[in-house]
Amino acid sequence: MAAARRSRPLVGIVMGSESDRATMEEAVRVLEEFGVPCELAVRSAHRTPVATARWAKTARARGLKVLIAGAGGAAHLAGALAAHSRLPVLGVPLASSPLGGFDALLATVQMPPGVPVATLGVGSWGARNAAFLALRILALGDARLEQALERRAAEPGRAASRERGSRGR
Ligand code: C2R
Repeated sequence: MAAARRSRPLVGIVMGSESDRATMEEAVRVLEEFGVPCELAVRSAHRTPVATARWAKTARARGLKVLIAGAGGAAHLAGALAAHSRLPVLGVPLASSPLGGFDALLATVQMPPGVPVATLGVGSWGARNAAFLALRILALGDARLEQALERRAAEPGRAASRERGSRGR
């Protein structure tokens, strides 16, 4: 269902650890379905703070329009991106710690006013919805992408069977 194949990444996806990759690749798959290229990187606000700030500060110049951050535990990654970039930041709390993602949800969702992070659900549901939300943001300025989203929404059987397969981890 490619809206328009592009080569330059429009969405930047960053995850706190290699161990988050399988979940965040769910977001990549959604974007690929619509022909929207993305960057996928590992950065940590805790472990690699300088590299994280650099990634965020240079995101707009690299052509990115929307940033997605997936992190588990004390998840400060999305907030760090929002501190260093004025692009929209979508946060995906991941269930990687013994607290099952509730810790990451709380760490991501309650940002101080003026530094927004649009926080999605926990785990793969959140990762996929972050990609869908990014597509909706991009579609504000892209009629072909908007049409592609409308076409997908008009296929409830296909969408329902696809979403049913996952428990959201
Ligand atoms: P490891 O598996 O590498 O020990 O990471 C990652 O997102 C991961 O889910 C465990 C978890 O730590 C998270 N992490 C963060 C941040 N950096 C890593 N929450 C951050 O900057 O917020």
